[in-house]
Amino acid sequence: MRRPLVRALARPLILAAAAAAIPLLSAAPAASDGVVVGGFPVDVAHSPWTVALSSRDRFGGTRSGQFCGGVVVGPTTVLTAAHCLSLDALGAPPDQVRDLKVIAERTDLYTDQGREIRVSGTWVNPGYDSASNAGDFAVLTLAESLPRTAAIALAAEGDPAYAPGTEAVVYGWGDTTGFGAYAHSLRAAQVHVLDDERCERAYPASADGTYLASSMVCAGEPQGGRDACQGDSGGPLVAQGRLIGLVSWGSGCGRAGSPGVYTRVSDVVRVLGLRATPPGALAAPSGAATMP
Ligand code: 4AZ
Repeated sequence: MRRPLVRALARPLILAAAAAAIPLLSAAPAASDGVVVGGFPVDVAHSPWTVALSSRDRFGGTRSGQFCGGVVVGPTTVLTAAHCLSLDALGAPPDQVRDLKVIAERTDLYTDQGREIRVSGTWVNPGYDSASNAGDFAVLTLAESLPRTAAIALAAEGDPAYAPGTEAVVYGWGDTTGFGAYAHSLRAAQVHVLDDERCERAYPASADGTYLASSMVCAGEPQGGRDACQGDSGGPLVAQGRLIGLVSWGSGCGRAGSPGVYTRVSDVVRVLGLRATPPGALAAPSGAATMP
């Protein structure tokens, strides 16, 4: 069963708030359909390209209004998932969400650390197909600049970071249990890039979506466990210092045989005509991704 993140978010926020107040409530959820294990806490200073998308109007203020992840690819440019900006997710077109913001440099959503920057423009990939989940990306323009050093390099087509077996790390503030227990502090999980045949077998045309190698990349662990989950959507999957994916979809979270599916960043680069790190080049530490 696919449980699109934002659709599922409003209700679990109440659970998350309750769990935060009474920590015992979050222990051993009996009905969990997948468990993100192997994740570990990280400081956003070590992944400054990881940002939170926020609307307190739509999602409440407890966790700084966070509802999706995003990735800084230029001083005023953030990539996220198209489905994060859908009517279904926001309940309104994105330009009518007045308090839509990007939160940078904040590890813990319960604090006021870092910066909240207004989103001055949104562009949703017109090629996004909510049936297959192909083309699940959108571009946010920020009203103020972030430091160039916050941007991550993009992996273009042919980049060795896409090779099956490559170690990758996914970052987010999403559900850590598959049960609506949203993290308040940033976490990361290490997964491996999987080969397209395996992903196609895991996700033939179904109600959840269809794995399409041209626009998606999938990652996980054979035994399940480590994975992205609801609330992580739009956030980064990084390999060899470059961005290879945006959290997009999957069946449940951390289930063996149901890897996480990510928007393939080389396809984003192609559609947007972005400059990316050439295949085989050393990872630029920062600032290598540039919008036209
Ligand atoms: C979602 O619906 C979602 N386990 C995100 C990631 C995954 C599944 C679902 C991957 O936002």
